[in-house]
Amino acid sequence: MQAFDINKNGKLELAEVKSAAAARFDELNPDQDDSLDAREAGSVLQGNVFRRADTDGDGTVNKAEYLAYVEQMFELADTDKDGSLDRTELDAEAGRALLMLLR
Ligand SMILES: [Ca+2]
Ligand SMILES: [Ca+2]
Ligand SMILES: [Ca+2]
Ligand SMILES: [Ca+2]
Repeated sequence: MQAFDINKNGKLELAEVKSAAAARFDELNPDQDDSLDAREAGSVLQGNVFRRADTDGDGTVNKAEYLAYVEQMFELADTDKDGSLDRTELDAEAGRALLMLLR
């Protein structure tokens, strides 16, 4: 998580999580067409998770959908609702699921 913690305060804020997620998205999307099909999303978004992230149901996940999904997972992981994720929150199930979406 150190790599994502840009302001080095030992916690992840939403802005940090989103910039890491945007970088991950670009990495998963080598054809640069602004969307991930199920194959590109591969191990990161599988099955139900892919369908949940694909909010407009067009069979691909674009960057806005990816970041919106990441934001949802952030809210879920931030159990004390202080706007940042500490080590304990990141080690919980929702936190680990969120980290999978980042680079
Ligand atoms: Ca931070
Ligand atoms: Ca693509
Ligand atoms: Ca979509
Ligand atoms: Ca928190």
